[in-house]
Amino acid sequence: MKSILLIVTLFSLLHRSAFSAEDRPNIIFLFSDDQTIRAAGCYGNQDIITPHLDQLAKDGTRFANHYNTTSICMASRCCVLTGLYEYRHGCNFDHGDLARHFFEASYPVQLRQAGYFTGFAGKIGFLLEGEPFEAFENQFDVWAGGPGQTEYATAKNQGIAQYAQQYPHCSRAYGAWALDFLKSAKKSGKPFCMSISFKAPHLPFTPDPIDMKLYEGKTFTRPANYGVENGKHLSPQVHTSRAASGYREWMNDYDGTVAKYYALITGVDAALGMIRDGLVREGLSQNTVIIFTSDNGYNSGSHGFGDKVIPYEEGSKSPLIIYDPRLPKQHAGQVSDAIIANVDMAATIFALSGVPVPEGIDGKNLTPLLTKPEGQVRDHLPLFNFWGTSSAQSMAIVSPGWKYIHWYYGEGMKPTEELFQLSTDGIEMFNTAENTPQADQISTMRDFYDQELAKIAANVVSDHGYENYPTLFSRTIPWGQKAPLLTAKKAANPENPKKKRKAKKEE
Ligand SMILES: [Ca+2]
Repeated sequence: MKSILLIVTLFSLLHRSAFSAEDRPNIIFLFSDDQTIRAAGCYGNQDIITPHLDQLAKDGTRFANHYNTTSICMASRCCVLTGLYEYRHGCNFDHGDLARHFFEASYPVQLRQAGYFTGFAGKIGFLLEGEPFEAFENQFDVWAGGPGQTEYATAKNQGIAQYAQQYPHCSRAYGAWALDFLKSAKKSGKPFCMSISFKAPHLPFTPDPIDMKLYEGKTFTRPANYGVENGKHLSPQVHTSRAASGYREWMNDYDGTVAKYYALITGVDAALGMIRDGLVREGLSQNTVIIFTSDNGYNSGSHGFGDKVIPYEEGSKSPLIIYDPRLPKQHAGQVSDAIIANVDMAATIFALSGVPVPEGIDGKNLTPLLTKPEGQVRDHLPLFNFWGTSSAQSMAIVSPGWKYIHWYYGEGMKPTEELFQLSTDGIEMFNTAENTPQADQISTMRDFYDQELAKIAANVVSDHGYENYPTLFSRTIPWGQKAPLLTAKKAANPENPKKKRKAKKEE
């Protein structure tokens, strides 16, 4: 009997040491919507007002090469949650919703199972296959998510409507929700994982008047590659994209548009400030890791483009700051140039929480970079666009200092290769694909590209409309063999019930 008691006691001690709240950090994941990397003071922007993001970067590690492997809301959100590339989770506009088993393996669900107190507020941005939006509600301890794009008016979002009187604009209302969440989390006695997906700065640009006052009537520095003149050297394919044809406000009224866009980000920044103050008040600041990023970049007039989606730097890169207060102060204010991505968020959160990183996911654990920012977690990264007009879809490869893009489409135009030396041409003004001195580099990038293409063929999720991409994106299969696949796809789509449910128009 004594020995049984001893075993039980030992087991209970071991169990406590493995799972006790004090051993595991709390995790806050803050996610803005459509924030390009340039749109934060700590990323060198002198015009935007983001004191709390700047402080977070001073306290933690700022990442200078954070890419969204699919740079559009719905797909990117699933990349973040699952750690998988889009062609593996299958969730994007025109492709389908997320299968439940992928969601079950996602970090919020897994952390909750491992004893974390979890909460979510804001735009989740996708649905589970065959399930109503309400299916998310019981997946979290505290749920304040909203359907579709959610609303800027606090009162119109069920989950945060109670804060509408004090904070009529949703960004600060999410801050207020977070403060209440921190209290509930503390009461639970468990470590917590709180995710907030802000609506800002997504269209329709509707900032909080408090923030708009800071920017009204100002003029702003244009990106160095601003305007259509600076896009003429780019592929004919990209000029067929939505980014080239719409969103003309970035060209027609740059200052007026930027004022609203920056004001929206300043509102998110204010919510971050509220949350950090709340952590101090609740005595949680020393054991709470804060991750701040966005689901895609924004072209904001660079090369004459609006919108996101396309693989150039402004559209695909977002800020990423990670602050782990448990690390020695010598690591504060570091900058990492590592090539990293939205798919790395899940692996990083798993690693922080002590939950094993699922085998075979595409994302990497970024925590080693928090103490060794000069490191790399991969030698190359693929960027995809499987959405929108076929002629503007593409796959790209980023490696340290370089980007290679292959535009496969060949109807009335030639398939195009682009090679940018990012280390000297960070604004992608010189396509060096045909320059002799770069022959070795383009050969390396083509090898990476072919490796990633082979991975699509081997791992593609079935029944979500990705089956043709190993052929379409091939560098060697002639256009004549690709064109019939697009015609067949067009003919098949009207009868595709999956597509009907998913074909929501992105704003
Ligand atoms: Ca977005």
